This record gives sequence, C-alpha cells and structure tokens, in this order.
Amino acid sequence: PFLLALLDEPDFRAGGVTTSYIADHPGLLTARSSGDRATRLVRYLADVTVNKPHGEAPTTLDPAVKLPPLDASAPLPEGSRDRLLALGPARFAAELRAQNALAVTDTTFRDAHQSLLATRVRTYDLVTAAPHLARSASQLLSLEAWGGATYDVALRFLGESPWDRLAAIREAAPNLCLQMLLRGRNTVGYTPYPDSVARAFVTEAAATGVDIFRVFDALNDVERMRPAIDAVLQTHALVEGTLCYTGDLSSPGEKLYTLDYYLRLAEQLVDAGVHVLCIKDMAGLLRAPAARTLVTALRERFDLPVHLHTHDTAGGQLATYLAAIEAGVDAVDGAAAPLSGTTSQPPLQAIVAHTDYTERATGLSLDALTEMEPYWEAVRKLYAPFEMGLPSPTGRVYHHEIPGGQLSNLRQQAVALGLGDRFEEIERLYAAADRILGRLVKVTPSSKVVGDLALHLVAAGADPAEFAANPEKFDIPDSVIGFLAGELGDPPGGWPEPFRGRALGSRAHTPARAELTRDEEKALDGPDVRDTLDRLLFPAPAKAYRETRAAYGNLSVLPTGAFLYGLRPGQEVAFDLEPGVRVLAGLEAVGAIDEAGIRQVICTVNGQLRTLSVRDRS
Ligand code: BTN
Ligand code: 3PY
Ligand code: ZN
Repeated sequence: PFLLALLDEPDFRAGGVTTSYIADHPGLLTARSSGDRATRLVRYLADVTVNKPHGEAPTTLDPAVKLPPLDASAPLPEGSRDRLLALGPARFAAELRAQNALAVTDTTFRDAHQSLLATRVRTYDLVTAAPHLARSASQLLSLEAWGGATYDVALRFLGESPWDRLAAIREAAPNLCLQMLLRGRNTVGYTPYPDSVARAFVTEAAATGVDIFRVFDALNDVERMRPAIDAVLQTHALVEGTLCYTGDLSSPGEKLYTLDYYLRLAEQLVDAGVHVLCIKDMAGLLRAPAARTLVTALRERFDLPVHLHTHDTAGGQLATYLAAIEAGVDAVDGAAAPLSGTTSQPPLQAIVAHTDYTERATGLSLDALTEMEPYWEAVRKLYAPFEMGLPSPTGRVYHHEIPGGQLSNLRQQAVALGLGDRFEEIERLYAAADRILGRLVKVTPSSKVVGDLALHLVAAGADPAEFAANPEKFDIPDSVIGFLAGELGDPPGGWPEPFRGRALGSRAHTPARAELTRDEEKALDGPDVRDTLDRLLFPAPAKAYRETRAAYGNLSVLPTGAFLYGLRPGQEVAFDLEPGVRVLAGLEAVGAIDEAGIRQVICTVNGQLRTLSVRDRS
C-alpha cells in the first residue's frame, strides 16, 4: 500500500523518489503496526528536533517528578458527578443552593491556560493531573476542562482531537463533574451555526463527558442561547444560564448595564429552564460593592444557585469573591495558584484559605491543593514560549474592558504588528471602537469584533472620531461588517445610527449559513458526528488535524517537553502508544545539512537504530 500511495502522488510522478520526497511526505508511511506507529511519532520528534519551531527548551524538568504520590488502587471518593447522576440536575442544583459550603470550580484545565498560555496546555499534562484531583480535590463542584478556545486550538496547533481530550479526562476523573464553556449558537466557534449544529454538539459533548454546560451569548441574548439550553435539558447534564457582566452597576453614570438590566436577563434565563445562574465577569470588572448588590438581588428574586466567574486582571477579585460570599453566592471559579492571577482566575488556594473555619468553608484541603503547585509550576515553565499575559495587574481594564483571554492575545497581536511598545494606544482605540459600535458586552466573539476594529484603526492610522463620522471612507474588517449586519444579534444598547447605516452602505456581506445541506444533517446523526462537527465548525483546522494525524499518528501521547522542543543528543523519552505499549525513543545524532536541505537524524526506537531524513526548514 505504501508504494501504491506513492505512485498516486502527483509530484512523485513528476519528480521521482528521493529521501527529500519522503521527508516532505511523512503521511505516505501509513502502515499501522506498533513499530510503525512508534516510528511515525519518532519522525515527528526528529522534525521538531531539527526545526525547533519554539526554540530551545526553557527547562528540562519533567513535571511528573513533582507530583505527590498517588494510590491508584484506593477506591475513588464520591464526587460531584456521582451526586449529579444520583439526583439529576434539578435536585443537584437545589442542593447546591441549600448547602452552606461554598462550591468551587477549578478552571485550570480550560480558562486559566486560555488566559495565560494561549490555550496551549496539552491533553498529556491535563490527564496526568486529573487522577490526583479526583482523589485529593473530590469536593470540587467541577473541573472546567473543555470548550472556549480549547477545541479550536487542539485541532489547529496541538494535532489533538478535542473529543479524545474530553474522553480521556472523563476517564481519568470519573467522579468529578466536567464543565465546558459553550458560546450559545456559536458553540465553540466565532460565528453562529444552524440550531442543528448546537443540538448535535451538546448531545455528543454530554455523551462524551460534559456534565455542566455554561451557556452564554456574546450580546446576552437569551433567544440565541435557547437552542443550546434546550439541548442540554434533554441530557443528564446541568445547564448554567449566563449573565455576561460589563460596566459598573454601582456607578450613577451607568444607564445601560444596570441592576435592572441583569435582573430582567436573569428572569428570561430562569424562564428558559436553566438550573444555575452564572455571572460571567470575563474582564474582571465586577467590583466588591457591585457583587454584593447583584448576588443579593439574584438570590432574593430567584431560587436558583448563583455561580460567579471572574478574571483577576486588576488584582482585586478576591475582594469581589469575599463580598459575593458574604452575600450568599453559591459557587465561584478559581485556578491552581501557579496558573492563576492577572488575566486568569483568582487562586483556588486563596479562596480555600479565606473561607476555612467559616460557615462557607469549601471542604477542599488547602494542603492537597498546595501539594499540586510544584507540578503546575513545572507545567507552566514548559509552555514559556506561549506566555503572553500581563507582567502585573492593570487598572486600565476598568477603562478598556478587554476580557482576560483577549487581553493576553491582543498583546501578542500588537507585538506581531510591531506595536508592542504602544499597547496603551491599542487599549485606547479598543475603548473608542467599543463606543463607536454601541458599548457592547465584550466576550467572544463580540470582543473579537471590537478588537479587530481597534487594530484596524491603529494599522490605518485612523482617528476614531473621523472614522465614526465618515465610515464610508474607510476599509472595515469583515467581522465588523458582519456584526453591523446583525450576524451576532442585536446589541443591548441598540444600534449606533447613523454610523451603522453609513458603514454598511452598499458593502457586500455573506451571511452565516442558516441551514445545513441534507447530507450534513444526515452526517450529524451518523457515527462520524465528531468529525462532522470538527469540519463544520473549523474547516481549515480540522483539515490540518487530519493531515497531522495521518502523518504522525496520535501526537497526544508524547510528553510535552519532547512534543514542543524535540530531543537533545543522548536524551531518551518514554511514551505509551496505548496503555501498556511503551516506547523508548532516543536521539543519537543529527547529521549535517545536505545540498537538498535534508539532515539525517539518527534515533533509537526501543533500542533499534533508525535513520530518518528530515528537511531543515529552520
Ligand atoms: C484566546 O483566543 O483567548 C486564546 C488563543 C486562541 C487562539 C485561537 S487560534 C484561532 C482563533 N482566532 C483567534 O483570534 N483566536 C483563536
Ligand atoms: C471564550 O469564549 O472562550 C471565553 O473564555 C469567553 O470569556
Ligand atoms: Zn473566563
């Protein structure tokens, strides 16, 4: 089959077989024996070793050596998932509301690294930690482990199936509720999809391992959350209806995002049948007094539990949590201390320490959480090239209101545009773009619309007042046109006219697809629903993933140090092709570059020498 595949390749017929041909087409090696699977993974390691896409390894430490001891044979303690399955979501929520203990969600597996490390943390490092949490942190309400940007990034950058990640974490922590973040009609993407996509997505996610769905809409439009909410209500899972928080409801100047606004929104969510109300403070704008007001009012008015999420961008969110806790908030989100703070969540350890020996004590063990810190510190070091967060807290967030995940991302984009030293300007234009577009709730994807306009104004050297007055004279990014055309729904403050009409003018906009083809609908019902969803949501990244998978196999089994940085001469790495099928791979030497740009890489695979040809693209 290998030769036949080769003969089918168009440039083979034109050029002939050379070592460089194989080096450039590793996907041709498609046999599936375990020896061959090992060789394909070693071929990947050889390529990374030669080409160093992320430079030299920042550390040679294997995070696993930092893990506390684990007795895998001891029975698992009962956890939140056992209770959810026993009680069903409605009674589970009623108990959450009735209990005194503050419930805690651990965001380390999703939002924390999305907000600090460009979403790059791999399944390998998560699945290594999960059995520890299942045993030593079984009091958690949930592990937020999926959704948001993780789906896209897994396919696009990690060569991983997001579905396999979910299934693997599910298996490693079977007693804990796994939670995901779902962007309403956009599911885990950036534009709206037909309702049947949201339905199929939720059904497959619940079947694969999601127990708690946090559903939001970027403009707080409950109608746009409803298909996803309805779909969750058909499963075993719990659904959180989300109020995305913006502005400052304590400010006398706030006329749009007022307490009344949030209470009306909450009422619609309650009517839609959600089990929990979530306050999603994606930029870290909720101040302690406003938290006290909002949590008190929501709990007086409705009998659902309230779950608070924030980002510690300005540095004060533990104060917000304490005010909310005193006001009766039922659950809060935190991250393992080494992946907490600034654009990420407040640290779990501090949340536990500040409530211990009070009525609201979480039941979590401060010691157990702290014992995991060296592991997460070592993991974070491995991902150093993806650090893009703030070096320190910033008060400017109260002005520009950029969400945590986007703030770190935008700083990177600014550096790429050569504007790294002028980030304040981008922040100022972000705030101006937000005003021009009507003071939006800014969260994926509305935050991307505002960010795209801000970067566009910077790049064009345009004055925001001039742009607002004469939009027809300027190029406008596609995402902004789509937003103005109503693709994301109607903003709470209404449309900014006459700006909108003049910006749209006669500009063409291709609306998002409202319907699928019959074949696509059928595929969503079929056995390959995961592949179908990958393709529908992220056509290009799904293709990149399939190609990577065909070329190298299952990259998620490789330890992260080797995956990102390759091997040093003399170094050996062990990995499991599947449970019990261990491979020991080593690097002997890397040869000189030849006239065709190829290097011979001498490796060992379970003690046998292999020489691989790798193109040097560095
Ligand atoms: C984040 O967006 O918060 C984390 C980084 C994720 C990057 C992904 S990759 C493609 C997609 N497009 C974006 O602008 N961001 C996401
Ligand atoms: C996401 O949509 O990924 C978010 O984290 C929004 O806050
Ligand atoms: Zn968040």
